[in-house]
Amino acid sequence: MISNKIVLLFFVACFVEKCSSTVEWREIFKRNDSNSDGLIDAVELQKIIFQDFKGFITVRLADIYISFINLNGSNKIGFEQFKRMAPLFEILSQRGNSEDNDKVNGSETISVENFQVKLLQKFGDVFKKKIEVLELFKLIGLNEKDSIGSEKSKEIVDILRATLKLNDLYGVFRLFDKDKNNVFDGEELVELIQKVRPDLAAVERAKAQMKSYDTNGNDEIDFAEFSNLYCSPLPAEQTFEDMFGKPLVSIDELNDFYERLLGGRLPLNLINQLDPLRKNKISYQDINKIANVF
Ligand SMILES: [Ca+2]
Ligand SMILES: [Ca+2]
Ligand SMILES: [Ca+2]
Repeated sequence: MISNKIVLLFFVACFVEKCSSTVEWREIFKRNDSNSDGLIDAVELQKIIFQDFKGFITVRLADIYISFINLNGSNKIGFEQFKRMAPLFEILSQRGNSEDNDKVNGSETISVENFQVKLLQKFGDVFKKKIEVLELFKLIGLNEKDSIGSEKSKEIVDILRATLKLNDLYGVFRLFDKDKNNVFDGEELVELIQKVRPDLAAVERAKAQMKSYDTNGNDEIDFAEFSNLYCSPLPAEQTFEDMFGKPLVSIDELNDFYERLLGGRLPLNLINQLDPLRKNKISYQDINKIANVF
């Protein structure tokens, strides 16, 4: 859903802090390399994400992300490349604070079968097929005949929000990788930053910082390095204010921003969600909220 990506672009513009962690990578890698071939495949990766990082991706997505980290055509990943996936794991572990959470099933219990249908509707960007939802249920230990309470279903929705965020980030990455070679060169990155923040200072800062984000020093930003930009979402609100010079913006101003970045005008349904009472004063929080609602 392209409209949700708008909020990610604020994060990208921030060049926020890198992820940091003290994870025992070697131990996790060895424990999950179940066929001991020294490589992690998509199925093994899905298990790692679920067990060690409390997140979820489908095997199909695991395959895609591996190919975007490897860049050598292989669908299995060695230890050094695996460690580089840390920012992705971090995003998948993140839980938003969703006080006004969506009402997946209120306080009622729901059959797994019905829940599956709802998840398929709400997370259509994550699940391409019904069978992919079953991958998640299998990891959790649910089968189609079970029913689940509201707490469990909320937990699952929270997990999937993080999955969707990473997927949206991947969508942004794909969108601005103009030549589709699965990496950003300096030119593509500057072009993206220029669109988000046309002021010269931001572009200069982006150029200067590109080097520090290019962790393997090959003068390109791959998906793992790009995901680093998003690991610490806090400064995005400040970026929003810097960009517009104020904390509240009008629909027209937002429209200009949207047009510059993605072309076209803000979809009407997005405007309705952002500004249901037509106050014409949109805050960063308003945008963030709709990015979290499905
Ligand atoms: Ca293996
Ligand atoms: Ca490229
Ligand atoms: Ca690089």
